[in-house]
Amino acid sequence: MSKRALITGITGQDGSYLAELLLSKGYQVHGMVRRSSEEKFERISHLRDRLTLHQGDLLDQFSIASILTQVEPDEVYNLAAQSFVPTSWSQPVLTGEFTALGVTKMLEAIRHTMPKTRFYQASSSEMFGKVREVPQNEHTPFYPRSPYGVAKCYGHFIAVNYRESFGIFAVSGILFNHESPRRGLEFVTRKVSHAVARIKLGLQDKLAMGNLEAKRDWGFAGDYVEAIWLMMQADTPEDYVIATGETHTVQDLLEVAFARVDLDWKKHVFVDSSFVRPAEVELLIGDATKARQKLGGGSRAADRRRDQNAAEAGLDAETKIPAIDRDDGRRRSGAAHEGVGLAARKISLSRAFS
Ligand code: NDP
Ligand code: GDR
Repeated sequence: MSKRALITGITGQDGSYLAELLLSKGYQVHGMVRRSSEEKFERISHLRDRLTLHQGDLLDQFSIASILTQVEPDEVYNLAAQSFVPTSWSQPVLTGEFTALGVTKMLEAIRHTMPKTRFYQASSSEMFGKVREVPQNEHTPFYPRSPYGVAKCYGHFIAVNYRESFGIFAVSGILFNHESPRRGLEFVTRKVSHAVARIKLGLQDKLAMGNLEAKRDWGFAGDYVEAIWLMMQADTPEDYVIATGETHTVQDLLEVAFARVDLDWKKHVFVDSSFVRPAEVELLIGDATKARQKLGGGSRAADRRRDQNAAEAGLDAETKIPAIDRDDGRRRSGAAHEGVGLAARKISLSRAFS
């Protein structure tokens, strides 16, 4: 019989890639989605007839328990969160409720209804914050620098605690930044790729940015969901860092993205203090040795070649400059700015596994 998985946050970047991966492995895939006045299921629209969606919310314990008893999942992937770091300063309480307490609500529902269900918690390199060592691994102490990072530390430790207290198969993936053409437009890679395409098309001239010196270890979301799945198949529940082991500044990203369309970033970019954060995570670079050794790499080399080919294909499309989202900011043909997005992705060609 096929396995059943429940994904919270299925409408997000990672949720959509994970749903694809699990469907390709023959899973029955269920997703928890929030009710809104207008459905925003763009990232999963191509999968819609193969998914079962259930209305629920991380804030609503009963909706979670009811979905669990309906679905009886073998695996729960808890990806839902308020995931944008700047918003965590303007809405710290809500961020804590979703991103921290929401995890306890999920775990309590599992403990009382489906204690054998495996549970994945989407932890984050933001927990390392003001880093205590370089590179960061599973033993590096946390020092979060935003309400989001603090909330993720709570989510991480409550997952560890339910594993140790109640024997729940709870794993926590400490994932470093991972990007894709499906990334939300407010995150730095998509913000840059989107603006570069618009500047190239003459639709805008300037790009306001925050801290250009911050360093990130950027990987590709499609690879990282595979690591998530592998963690959930292990014999014992453990925590893993997933990262490329390379770090680049935001300025590197600007240079690469503008250069791909023969533009000089210095002519278009200016620093706007409103995008500078109250406290910054200056340097992230992950050490994924444990994941490489314990989870294995499988077909990563082939995947890397495939991804590079895809990146080149995207770039070709971008140089032809098809119509992009001129009116409503949504991806439609999208090829132009997705191409630049893929260019940005290419600054980090090494993968979580080699
Ligand atoms: P996104 O912001 O793209 O997606 C977040 C998802 O959470 C959306 O589906 C959103 O639904 C859902 N959600 C938010 N609040 C609630 C709620 N109260 N109830 C139910 N669903 C809710 O994030 P990513 O896909 O990029 O990230 C997935 C997870 O991984 C997040 O937990 C993030 O913090 C974590 N993470 C991400 C990393 C990255 O680089 N991408 C790195 C490390 C960790 P809706 O569509 O309705 O808004
Ligand atoms: P991050 O991602 O905060 O690392 O969190 P983001 O892309 O927002 O920022 C990365 C770095 O770029 C700097 N930066 C800017 N960022 C944005 N968004 N907009 C700007 O104009 C800008 N200028 C400079 C930021 O200061 C930062 O240093 C992401 C999210 O997916 C989290 O949910 C996840 O946990 C972490 O990655 C790992």
